[in-house]
Amino acid sequence: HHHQGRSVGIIGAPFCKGQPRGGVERGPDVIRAAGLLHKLQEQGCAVKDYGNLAFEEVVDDEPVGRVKHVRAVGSANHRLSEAVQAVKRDGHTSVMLGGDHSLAIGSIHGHSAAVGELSIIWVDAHADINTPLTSPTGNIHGQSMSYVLRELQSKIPALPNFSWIRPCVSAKDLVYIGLRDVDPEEHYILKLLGVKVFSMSEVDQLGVARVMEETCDYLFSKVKKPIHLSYDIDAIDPSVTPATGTPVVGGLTYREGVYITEQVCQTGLLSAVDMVEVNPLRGQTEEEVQSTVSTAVDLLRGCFGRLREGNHPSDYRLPEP
Ligand code: 6HN
Ligand code: MN
Ligand code: MN
Ligand code: MN
Repeated sequence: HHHQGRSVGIIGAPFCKGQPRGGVERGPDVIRAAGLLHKLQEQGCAVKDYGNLAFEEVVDDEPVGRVKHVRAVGSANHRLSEAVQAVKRDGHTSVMLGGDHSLAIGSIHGHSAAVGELSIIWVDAHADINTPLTSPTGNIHGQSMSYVLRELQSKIPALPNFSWIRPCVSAKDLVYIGLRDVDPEEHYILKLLGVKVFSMSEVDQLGVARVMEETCDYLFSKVKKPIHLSYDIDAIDPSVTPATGTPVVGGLTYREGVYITEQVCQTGLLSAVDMVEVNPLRGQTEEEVQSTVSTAVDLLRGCFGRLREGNHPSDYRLPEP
């Protein structure tokens, strides 16, 4: 068996309260059922499945201002942060299967608590950088980055079950890829903080190869920090991944999406991945669900060494006649 040094720790996070649509909590199970573990093992990874987290019921979770399910989201992310820290301390690359994108709060927090300063590559149709006070929907999955960015801390009100969070990411260490549905307030924040953004417009202009080159040049210009890849499946075009809560036309092709993972893998710095917003109840047909889930699996395979040119174990020898 050939592990080639890659060891993966999988955490299932069956959680949906960062947004209003049921079904996304089934993400971890449908992604596993599509053969994720076996496929990663086949390509030479050592895989440990930490199972699904059990999140506590939160009663009387009334909105705080406009923000919905604050207490449930705060407590779930606290638990997730501890789980990611355990996976990192066990020496694995952490894979968090969501669940909605509010889970990036705990995943990034736990990752940073275990390894220190991070580079964040956020692949998404959305920027998820609303503050609790700018959010047009009150859904926390559209606010995740605002809770972990140092530069926004003075704009974040105290919220129940959020006091454990320590801002741990600097705006200069964040790159977005795939944006095409950004709220005006989010656009203001991105410009204010000078965040590096490759929207779909830059993907069109430069091509995905130059986008990845520039992403790496930008992030690694000084020190090479461990990479946290937060991959929202809605970054990919809804013709390929329709089973998701907030699909947006004009997204990444399957090939562009996979290329991003291949390039991130090649840096040798990938330390944690989120794969979020796969919602099997949002597919119109079984085919739509299958296409979404198998794309999520292929993106994860790309993160862990699968090359489209093919792979072979380093100790492979041709059979002698
Ligand atoms: N996601 N910008 C919108 C909001 O509600 O703040 C959409 C967020 C989508 C979040 O896809 O993870
Ligand atoms: Mn083995
Ligand atoms: Mn998102
Ligand atoms: Mn999104």
